[in-house]
Amino acid sequence: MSVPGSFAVLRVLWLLSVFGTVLPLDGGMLFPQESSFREVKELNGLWDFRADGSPNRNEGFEKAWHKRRLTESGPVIEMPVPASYNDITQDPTLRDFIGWVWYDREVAVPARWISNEGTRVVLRVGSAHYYSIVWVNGEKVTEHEGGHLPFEAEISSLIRKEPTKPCRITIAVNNTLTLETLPPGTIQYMNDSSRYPDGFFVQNIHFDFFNYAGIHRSVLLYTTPKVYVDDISVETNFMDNTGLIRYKVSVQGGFSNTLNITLMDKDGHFVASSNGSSGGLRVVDVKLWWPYLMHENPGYLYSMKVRQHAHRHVGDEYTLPVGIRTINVTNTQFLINNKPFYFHGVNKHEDSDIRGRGFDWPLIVKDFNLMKWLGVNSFRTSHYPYAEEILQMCDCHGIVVIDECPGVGIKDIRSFRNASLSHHLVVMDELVRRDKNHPSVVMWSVANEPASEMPPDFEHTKALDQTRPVTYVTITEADMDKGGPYVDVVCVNSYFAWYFDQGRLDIVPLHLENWYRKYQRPIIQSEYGADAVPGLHMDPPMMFTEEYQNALLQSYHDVFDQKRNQYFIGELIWNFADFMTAQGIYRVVGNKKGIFTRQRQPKAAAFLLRKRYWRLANETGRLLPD
Ligand code: GCB
Repeated sequence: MSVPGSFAVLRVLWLLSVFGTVLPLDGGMLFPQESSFREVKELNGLWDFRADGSPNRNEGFEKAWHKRRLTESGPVIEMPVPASYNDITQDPTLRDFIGWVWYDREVAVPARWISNEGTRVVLRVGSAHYYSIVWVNGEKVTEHEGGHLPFEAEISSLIRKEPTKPCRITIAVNNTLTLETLPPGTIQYMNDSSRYPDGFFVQNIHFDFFNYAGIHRSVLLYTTPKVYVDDISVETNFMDNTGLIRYKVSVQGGFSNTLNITLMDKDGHFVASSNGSSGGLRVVDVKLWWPYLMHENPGYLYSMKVRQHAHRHVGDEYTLPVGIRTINVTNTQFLINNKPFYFHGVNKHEDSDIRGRGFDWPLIVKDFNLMKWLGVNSFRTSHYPYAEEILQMCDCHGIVVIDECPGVGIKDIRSFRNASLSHHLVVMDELVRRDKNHPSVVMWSVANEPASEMPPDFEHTKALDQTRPVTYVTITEADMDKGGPYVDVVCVNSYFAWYFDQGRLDIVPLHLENWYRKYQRPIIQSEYGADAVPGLHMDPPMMFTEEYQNALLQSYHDVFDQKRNQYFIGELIWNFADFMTAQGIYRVVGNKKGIFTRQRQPKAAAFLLRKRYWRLANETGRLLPD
């Protein structure tokens, strides 16, 4: 969030890199899928739940709540999974709770999973915020740091120990943010006993969205055979009308005799095949993956079936959807399949009434329908990785994604130390491992508005360079002035005539001019916007009215249109929909910069943007005439 008096916040950019090479494989994170060899069992629904309200938030560990059902160690309430727990009850202490909360439930595991020693059973949590510890029947199976990304543990041997008993899963989740978490935060104890009760503390954060917590995505049990396909990486290219898929497959759990790779088109027809753990597939008369509104048949996906036959074991099969496309960046353009691509899109949040950040299919499908209605061809996963199902939808619909890690609100110099760097690298690694094969993902966003006005620390940037084939670094403005050696695209967030020069729409063009002139890279205006309280009107426009939001967008659009044929490669409105924030004097029950309300009803700006985006699609896309 940009607030008056901290111009630096506004000036700072978040910087991106286009990915190039396939990562080395070291442990996969393939999305669980059913096949003749794999089964999936969803554990969504009502779990037992208790927040640990003890002063040190440690009672759960002291009394080993994971050793028994939660109902046996104290009172519980029903908690839906997936959902944030914050808005589920009428209790403000739970809404604003900081510390450990505990979930548990029992699961009946199919007998064949237990009796068949050749079956590998995995417990997977789609995401939980922020730090999680998982026990099965009282034994710890894994812990994971960080929200927004999946984690899992093999539990085959554990469930075979007591085969006749239901399997008890306990998950403890802690939402505390520290200087080393991503996003960072600080816990501040208020020690003045004349003003605060004993032990009073607050969680400070420097980002502009509610710190929703709990189990946010599906919890699953899934099976694989003992020897299983653990990871697949693909990289695609094409020349004339021949496509090329370079693949790499890793098998774990034993020796794989043969690996057969078969590529099918959308109609299930055979296209190409290959053998072995790495290789290439040639696709004659290739159908490329195109963005929505750039082609009459966007989001074309082939199916790559990977079949492994293990010596004296059941085989395994995993089918990966593959879109064949290339990404390149020149000094002035962003190219998809060698054609200039102009981003006309939105920034989003995973946010809605009651569920908070919890996964919700009706909301997701509604959002896709709204985006397509608007003529959106792209969005940024501000300010953290979104659910995998959303990326799968993007692949199918041809919606281009800027995939952002939770590096938001990195403002304190103490969050620039090695511990934070290492965690940031782990998170980036997990993100890339999860999302590397999605054709819709065209950029990784490393951080949103970090405090890059601080002096550069070359040791850190050097470390990043040496550890990863993909260059994803945040750099300072000082580096930018030297030519920005590390980034391919510059994304600029700015709020002229909103946080600065309030109400002065007339100065927007001049400010934008000054900014854009500075950076000799393709530029995306990655945030711009104004709060509008739905139903508030005033003409001539005044801040917070729907008219002002419209007028502000229009003043930006005029400049975008002048720059579009130069180095200006896209515009992403802040924000798609209103969203919840922490309480504070700058927010009236949340951020109101949405062009839709939080309930997804259009403000006047939605119609303005719709008109513009469809015009842009006709001018910059490759729409065929009707
Ligand atoms: C920003 C932030 C975003 C805020 C937005 C605002 O620069 O990136 O998270 O919500 O401004 O509305 O202040």
